[in-house]
Amino acid sequence: GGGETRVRVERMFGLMDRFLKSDPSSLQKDILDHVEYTVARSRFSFDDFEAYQALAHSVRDRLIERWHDTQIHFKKKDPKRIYFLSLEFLMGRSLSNSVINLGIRDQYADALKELGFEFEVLAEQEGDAALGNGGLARLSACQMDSLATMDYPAWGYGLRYQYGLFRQVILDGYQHEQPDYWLNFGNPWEIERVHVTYPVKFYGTVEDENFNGGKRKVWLPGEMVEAVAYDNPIPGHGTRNTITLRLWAAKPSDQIDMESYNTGDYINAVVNRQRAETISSVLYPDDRSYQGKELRLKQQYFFVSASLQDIIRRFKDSHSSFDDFPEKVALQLNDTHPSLAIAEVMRVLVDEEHLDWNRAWGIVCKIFSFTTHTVLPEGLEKVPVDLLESLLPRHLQIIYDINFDYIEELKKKIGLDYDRLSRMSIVEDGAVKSIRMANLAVVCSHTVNGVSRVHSELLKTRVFKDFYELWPHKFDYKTNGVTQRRWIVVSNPSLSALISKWLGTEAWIRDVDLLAGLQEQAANVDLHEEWRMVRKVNKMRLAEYIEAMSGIKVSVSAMFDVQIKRIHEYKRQLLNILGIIHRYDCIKNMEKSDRTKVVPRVCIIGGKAAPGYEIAKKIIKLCNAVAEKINNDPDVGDLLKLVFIPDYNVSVAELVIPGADLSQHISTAGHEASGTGNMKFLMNGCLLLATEDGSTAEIIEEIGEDNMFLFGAKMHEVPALRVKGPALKVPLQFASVVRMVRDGYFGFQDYFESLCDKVEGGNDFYLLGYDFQSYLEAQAAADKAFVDQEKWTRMSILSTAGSGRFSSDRTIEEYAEKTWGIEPCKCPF
Ligand code: H2P
Repeated sequence: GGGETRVRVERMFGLMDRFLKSDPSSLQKDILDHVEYTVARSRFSFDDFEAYQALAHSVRDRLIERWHDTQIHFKKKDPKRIYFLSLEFLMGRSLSNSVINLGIRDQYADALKELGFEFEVLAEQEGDAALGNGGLARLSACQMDSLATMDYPAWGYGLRYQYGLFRQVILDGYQHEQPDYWLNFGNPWEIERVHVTYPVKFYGTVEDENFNGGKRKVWLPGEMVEAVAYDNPIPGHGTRNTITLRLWAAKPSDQIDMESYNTGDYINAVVNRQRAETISSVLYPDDRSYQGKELRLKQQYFFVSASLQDIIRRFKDSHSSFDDFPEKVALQLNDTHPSLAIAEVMRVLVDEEHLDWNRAWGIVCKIFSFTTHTVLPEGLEKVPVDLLESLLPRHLQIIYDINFDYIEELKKKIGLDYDRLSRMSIVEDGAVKSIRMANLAVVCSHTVNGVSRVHSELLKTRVFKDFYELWPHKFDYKTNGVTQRRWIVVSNPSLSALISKWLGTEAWIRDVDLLAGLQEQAANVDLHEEWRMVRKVNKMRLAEYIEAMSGIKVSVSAMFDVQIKRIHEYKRQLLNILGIIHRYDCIKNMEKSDRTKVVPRVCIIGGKAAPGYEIAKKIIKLCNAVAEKINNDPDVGDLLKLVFIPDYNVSVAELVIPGADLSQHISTAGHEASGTGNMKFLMNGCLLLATEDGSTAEIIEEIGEDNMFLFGAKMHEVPALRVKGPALKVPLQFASVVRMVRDGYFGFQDYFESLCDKVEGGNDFYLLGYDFQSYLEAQAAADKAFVDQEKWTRMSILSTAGSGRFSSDRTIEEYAEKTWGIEPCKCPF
């Protein structure tokens, strides 16, 4: 038994705190053992990829030790836990991040060198785990890193998609989507937990059953699928704590339907069972609205149901009364995607644990917190009632019951204002009767968080105005943050070393506010020189990548101007491209002698368009068409280059961000909930060219307007400008660049017509025309500053120095204290 085993192991080995040693020769032996026994190649002959696999397994062993210790410690202490429910996690690569957080990167690098391998080269062998679309998903990943590093008792829960976000391939300038079968060569960073499985039910009917002299509801499901856990250990930095990201995969249920096997149609019966696996097969690309997609709803319920069974099982292991549940469990809803969890907790408590409705409701109201990441109405999910009724009939009843009680209460508070009541209802009547998942989340959560201060204002005054007036205390915000471990230490090691040298400590890696210490040195010429050197080396690395990928040679003395993010009209990549066309046109029309005054630029754009988002795809094509023209124009030479980086993902960002001089965050004011890319660039000493949108407003407070290039209409001006519409004055330059596209200057005249229509003739919803003039002025200011290298370097240092507030460590601490009520639980040995 367990107890005896423990005694025996202790007698044999003692209570060693670490079984695995991390000196170079132990590491070498481990790697070779994994080459031989795990990868099953001869230890005398293996290639880079096999070496990477062995290395990864050796790191994984070390992660597992710490992870076990952490889990045992949590179990013993039984603190309140935070469960972070998210349909998306963009983890990227794990190797470098793990060895850095474990503090054994150099040891591994030395060990490998003697074996004839370079750590960096092996690290490049790893593919990205791309189980998410963009900012929301990368934020979850950053927050997991902070939760681990700050010793919080946390679990992440999500779906283990077999296909992550599609690979973007550019052919003739057009985006093509290809499947990302990322598990092809196995995934050493996960641990399959064959024993941790739960049945998940779908479809069927709800019946009344006699119970204790009364009636109760029983759900008789029509389909059963098994959820299997895959655990991804997440190591903290400078701590033994290693937490769990548990992702669920769908497998056919263990329960065999004898009926279909007895009819003789064995093959079809097996094929039908196999269909279960489709639930976790593919991540939905961000398609702005998922309304009415059954598989999407199935995915949501599948991961919610499995996670809650796991959470409740863990709770019941050491507690007998559900009244303690809110003291031990905090459930975080990452956007509306997991909000079925609310109805599911009610169902489990009432139907399975037999609590009465009011007692269950009292518990539900104390455990959920909800964070929304968007201001776009289409981002707020709605589920057609018909669909919910067929897939989850009992949940629909529960949601109706919640809504009934809530509306009755509401009538008492606000009277019979039917317009307002219908706006605030969880159920939307209309052509298609639907459930508003955001309203469900707001009604049932104790806290509704926005992701920046500006976003929170928009939630209170527009998106959730009615709710804010009713429950002002529920509304709060936690400005997003990013982890400096991945975004400086892992991705920019030379800057990291430079910062530590000048601060005289590495403590900023855990205590990022220390970066502010660089402010005092911002004028130091020695620091300037070293700073520029580091930046130049990063630019060279990026230039090599650009050449290898596109064949375009770029000069590192040019300004590297970057915009990387999902392609979306509100993010205004089109404004950037039109600005580039203007720059091109100016150079073309200049006297030759004047060209020497032009500040050379390399414009870099990257990002994926959702497969069904036609306009976004046209923007990509336009970028490539303009690049084709400019890059091959001998009049322009090194003065201007445009590069579209295909297949933008986390590891591409890790390479591009440290090499950027200027980065663009140019959404129409009032549209970007927060933005997190801006924070990554800021930390790396890249200057921002930005609108005062999302979290940028808070960045301004930290580093001052003078250290960045701001432009554009302000948030409060936008609605009035839209009303003016066609009457708005648009600068001549704008009309003339759009005309170039319309007239086929870059080819594909017909194809680009609808794109031009989107920004002209009163259709310019995102105000590209209106903002164009001030955009060009901000660009000119950036050119001017770049020429003054001393000024630029000072601004760059001050950017890094002022980035401390934008660490996810700060965000997580705020959530822990203000929203979740959890405390650190540090593993002692
Ligand atoms: C979204 C928002 C961003 C926000 C991020 C994380 C959905 O990311 O639009 O403004 O910073 O969530 O909260 P993105 O657009 O990058 O996919």
